Amino acid sequence: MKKSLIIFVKLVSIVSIVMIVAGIGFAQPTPEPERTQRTQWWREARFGMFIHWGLYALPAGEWKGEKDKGGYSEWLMYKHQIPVAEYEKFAEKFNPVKFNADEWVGIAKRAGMKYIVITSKHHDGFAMFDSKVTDYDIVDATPFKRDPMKELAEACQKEGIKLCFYYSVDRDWHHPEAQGNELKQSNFWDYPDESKKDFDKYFDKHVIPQLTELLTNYGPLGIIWFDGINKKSDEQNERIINLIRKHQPDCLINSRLGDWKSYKWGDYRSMGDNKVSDKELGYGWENPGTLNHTYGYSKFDDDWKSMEKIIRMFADIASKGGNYLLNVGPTADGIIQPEAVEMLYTIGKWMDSNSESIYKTEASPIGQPSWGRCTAKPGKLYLHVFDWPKNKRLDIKGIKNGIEKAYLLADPQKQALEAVSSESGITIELPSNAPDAIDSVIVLEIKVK
Ligand code: H79
Repeated sequence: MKKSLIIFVKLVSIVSIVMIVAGIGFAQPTPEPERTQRTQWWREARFGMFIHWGLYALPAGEWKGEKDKGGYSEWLMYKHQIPVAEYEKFAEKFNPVKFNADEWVGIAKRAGMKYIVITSKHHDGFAMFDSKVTDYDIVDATPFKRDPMKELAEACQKEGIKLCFYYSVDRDWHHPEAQGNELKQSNFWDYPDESKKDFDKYFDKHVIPQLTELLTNYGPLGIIWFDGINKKSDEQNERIINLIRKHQPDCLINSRLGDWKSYKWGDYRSMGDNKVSDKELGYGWENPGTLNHTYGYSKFDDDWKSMEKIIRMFADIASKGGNYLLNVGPTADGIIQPEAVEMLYTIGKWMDSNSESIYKTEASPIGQPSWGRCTAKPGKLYLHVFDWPKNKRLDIKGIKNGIEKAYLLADPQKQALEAVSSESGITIELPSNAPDAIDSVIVLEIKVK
């Protein structure tokens, strides 16, 4: 077993033991070594593309003249309590003729992303795949008639990208039996009588068969990505896990199956939307992040994050042992917005010189230094310098190892930078100018005792 893997297994075991001893509910359905093995590709990948695509891309944040500037466009149906009969009409017009699976996968690949998680069914209940369980799906209900998930599965296979499906279980605003949860985030306008809703029936007749379709019709999947709200019983969660294990034993499950804040279910922990852990957790975690505010496409949301924010956040996440699942919301034509593509290509350009400091790295052994962040591999520290010191001296506190070599990761010659070790740490002499205004990475090779 690789050293990093052994350390991970040990860390996870220690955390579990501490939690159990402390009496904190941390029951995990999967034995640890098995979970660690399964998540290896995912932990090494560090970077994925989230795609929110559905009927909501058509109204794109607007309903009857009301323009939603800052919210989630995929929540349009709920926010305006649009009746099912009216919302269904979007399907008649949904015809994304510009959709090209190779193009989307190419964009993800160019950005340096290793997996794609796409909404096979969001809370609006519309299946973006060919489902025999219902006619409320892209093949049966739209003029498009194609199955984009099939096309993406083929494109991903060709390019070595792992395809993963987001699937909303508890919330389904289209289905009369889907009850939502006590937060009343279910369809109470069309189906007001809670007592008539039979969640178990919806679960047996809709959810399980659709998940089975996803697990059996699209080749190997990387993850089934749930967005749970605690309606399902533990027994139902276990049935989902067993179904996935039966059809695709290597497929990962994120933690939003049931009580997702306690990381009780699943192979790794999904943080809250756009939330980043403030420290390393000792197990895999993921930030589902947006480039602007909305996940689904909105024609009004042009408040894009700066590249400085995005790239530094990426380094921050990696430095705490997390993954970055960065979202795009394609249009109803089937296009990933040019603004988003440009941002992803900017990350790709940074990755061209610096991806070694991201893929297969481990969390920072020196915490969060004042000048930036740090990622690590055995014998190597990657120093992500955000704020280039004016005195051209970079202090790395808390490292007492001998120094082999220090150099800029973006320098193909790997020209050595002067570095001295003292009682308090290591100091590296830097060139006057930062090679990258956002994040310049310095490799520090250290002697391992
Ligand atoms: O798919 C994306 C979101 O639609 C989904 N998770 C990510 C990955 C999500 N599900 N639930 N939530 C997010 C919580 C959402 C709460 C809100 Fe709202 C939606 C806040 C504003 C819009 C509902 C409507 C509650 C307040 C207004």
